Amino acid sequence: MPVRDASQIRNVAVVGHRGAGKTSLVEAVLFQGGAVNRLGTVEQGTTVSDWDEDEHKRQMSLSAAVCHADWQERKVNLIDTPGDQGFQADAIAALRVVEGALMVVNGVAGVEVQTSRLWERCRRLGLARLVFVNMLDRERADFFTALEALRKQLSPSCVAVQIPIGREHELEGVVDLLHMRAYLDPTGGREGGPVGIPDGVAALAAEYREKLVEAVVETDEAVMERYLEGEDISGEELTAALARAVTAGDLFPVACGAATKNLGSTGLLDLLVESMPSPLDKPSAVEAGTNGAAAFVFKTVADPFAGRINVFRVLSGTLAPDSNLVNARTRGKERVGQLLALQGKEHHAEAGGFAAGDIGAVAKLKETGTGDLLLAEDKPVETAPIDFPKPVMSFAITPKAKGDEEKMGTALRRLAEEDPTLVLRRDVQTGEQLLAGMSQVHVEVAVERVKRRFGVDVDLHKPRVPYLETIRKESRARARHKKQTGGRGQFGDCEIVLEPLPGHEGYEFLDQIVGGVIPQAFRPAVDKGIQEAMAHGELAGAPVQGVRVRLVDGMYHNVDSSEMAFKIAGSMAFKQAYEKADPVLLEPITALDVTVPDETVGAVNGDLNSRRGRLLGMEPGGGMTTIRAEAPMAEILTYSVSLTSLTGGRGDYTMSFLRYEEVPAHIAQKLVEEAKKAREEAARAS
Ligand SMILES: Nc1nc2c(ncn2[C@@H]2O[C@H](COP(=O)(O)OP(=O)(O)OP(=O)(O)O)[C@@H](O)[C@H]2O)c(=O)[nH]1
Ligand SMILES: [Mg+2]
Repeated sequence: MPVRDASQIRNVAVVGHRGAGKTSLVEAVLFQGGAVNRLGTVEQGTTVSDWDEDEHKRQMSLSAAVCHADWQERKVNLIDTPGDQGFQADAIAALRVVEGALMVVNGVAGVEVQTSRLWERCRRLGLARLVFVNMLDRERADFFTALEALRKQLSPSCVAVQIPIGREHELEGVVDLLHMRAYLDPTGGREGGPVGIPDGVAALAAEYREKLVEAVVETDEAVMERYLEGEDISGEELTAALARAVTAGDLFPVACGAATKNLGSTGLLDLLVESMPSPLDKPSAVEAGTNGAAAFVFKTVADPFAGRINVFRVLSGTLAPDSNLVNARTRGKERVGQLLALQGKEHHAEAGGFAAGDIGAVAKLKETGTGDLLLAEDKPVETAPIDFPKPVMSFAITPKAKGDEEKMGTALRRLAEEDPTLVLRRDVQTGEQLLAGMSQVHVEVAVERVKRRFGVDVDLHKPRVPYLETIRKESRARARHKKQTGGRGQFGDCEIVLEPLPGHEGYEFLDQIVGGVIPQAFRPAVDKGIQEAMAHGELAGAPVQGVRVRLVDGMYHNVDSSEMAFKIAGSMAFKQAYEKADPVLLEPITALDVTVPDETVGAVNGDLNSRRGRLLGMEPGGGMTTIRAEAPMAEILTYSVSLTSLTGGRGDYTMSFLRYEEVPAHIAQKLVEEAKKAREEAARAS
């Protein structure tokens, strides 16, 4: 493909709720656009964008796939993203590098949880948006009901640019209201050229054409005036005005069809190139102030053949093959050889390179990863980081075979480099490796990859709740560390007061020593000793926070005092004072959005109640109710299993961290006992 000028490029992230048909729709568009020769299916694992083995196994997208099609002399870059909440990192990254989003909606279910969430994200990013109501061939699918839901729940500026001909298994085609022509069901073959609008839908088409024209002219005063004077608005004028309105975010065209039949792909391709903004029409979501070439890496893929691939969007200049770049974060030099155009897992060398606005990839960089900026010259450039969500679930993870610890660590670190929502850390209390992710499935997929790609078999243990400890009242203690053994002894003595900090948060150390009873040089050692003691609270070994320490008194010895002695004294004083300060366990509380079929609301609420959940509100709509609640993280670690059984698999939920709260006494007691047992066992083992 020749190097594309930015005006010829359309960058579109394909987003939507899990299973809405994004991957199937991208496949249809690539097939119709001639980028591939057959229409692959998700079931057979033959689509361009779901190419990973794990995706085949689970029949869902797990990571973003970059593809492109040529249509009307334009290059349409499509980023197919996963709908599943656990794999949102890639959807979030993709939305940062495009001008527009294609929101795919399930024609049976209508607006779902992720539909609304992603819509809101697109709105905040100021992205142009198209909607495709998919699966209209399915039983109970209805375009007009879905359209109403879109207008009510997303925006009243959603306007139909296509309507279906027939419905459910009698779906016959779609009418393109912009050009007033029709496409008939190609049932999986290539869609043929347009045909005239069949008589049966002529009246309906006229009605919706009228609505479309009215919506478009309303966004353009000049066109509006002529329209009101009864002048004819030409198709070209209408299309141009629609494109301006879409770019400005004033209108959201709604197209429709059935991806797996390849029905609706021509109209959609036309719409993508005719109404979506090019990189020139919108200030890009990622800004840069450099004259030389600059590219923003939004994804790192471990390619089975080419090794590590960085996928980038060119921000400015033309990125040419065989060039030297600088990583803006590390300041390290990166040597670029070939530049690659991606079609799912396939890639081919792009000899002309990539112009500003285009999306491409490069293999074998040394130290570049997601979120990095590559520059032709070493000039400082500011880019906001991609705002990835924080992981909400931690599992302890151990290798099945003894001695594989290091291999496992390396493998997990590699995965975490690819996916910023996978976080690896070591538990300070137990020394265990913890792997945190967005959902159970998210972490399980990581484990499968560790096995397949790196040959390390690992065990995933029960998810961990990150408890904390804090104090509820003021207390005072004095401790002395004194040892006299042969030569120089050890001496440190200090008195401290503990006070609870508001909100159970933070740590403060106030030096209130008067008269030099502890010399200046030793006071930080007291602080250090206290902080070390706070890393493992005496209740359950959890970190302590929300404490102010006042160092009020002490003593020292001219010869025997040392930093070490004061550190130990500080730690001893803290432990004594802590016991008297009414310590308590804190647990993380999460916000839950649970969407379930109306008839299961009672059962789901009852279940939430038994999990110490607090109901905050309910929003019914379209047969599904969204329940907003708060619940302790400890109670919902395995919630997905219950929700699936309570709702016959139709329920869905998302959760995010909210705040810490005191653990109720009867539960805390159990936790403290368990922690004690674990410590005793650990002591016996070592
Ligand atoms: N009948 C019918 N089935 C469809 C249509 N589009 C997709 N499907 C099926 O719906 C299921 C989900 O389709 P996908 O394309 O994987 O959906 P997705 O939005 O990519 O899913 P995630 O990537 O997991 O979010 C698959 O079994 C598809 O074959 C359609 O238009 N009609
Ligand atoms: Mg998919």
